[in-house]
Amino acid sequence: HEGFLFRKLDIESLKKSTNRSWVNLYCILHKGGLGFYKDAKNTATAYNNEPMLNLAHCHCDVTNGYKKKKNVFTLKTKDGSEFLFHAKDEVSLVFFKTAMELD
Ligand code: I3P
Repeated sequence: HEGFLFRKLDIESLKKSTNRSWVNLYCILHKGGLGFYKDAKNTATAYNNEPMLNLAHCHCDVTNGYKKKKNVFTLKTKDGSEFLFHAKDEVSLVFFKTAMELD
């Protein structure tokens, strides 16, 4: 499970995040969580050296009322972070959302 998604960090450490721009990232669902990379060729080093995102007990939702873009879903992690992900189409959205919740 891997591919590009646009990502916006919405809530970080229970507060509205200050860096709110969308970033196109190459996302890989590993056994232990979700890794973010600049592109498919640079998967040895994570984007911004971010640690892998722990997806245990995470929740995804497509009915979050975000209307500016299509194919957007939210991810809430158990530590209280919230991300918005924008997929290129519905197939990609379902693919990632399902895989994240299963991880
Ligand atoms: C953000 C950027 C995002 C926008 C976000 C802005 O500004 O324009 O595209 O999200 O709005 O804060 P910057 O690039 O300067 O960080 P949307 O595209 O979803 O509107 P927000 O603060 O309402 O999330």
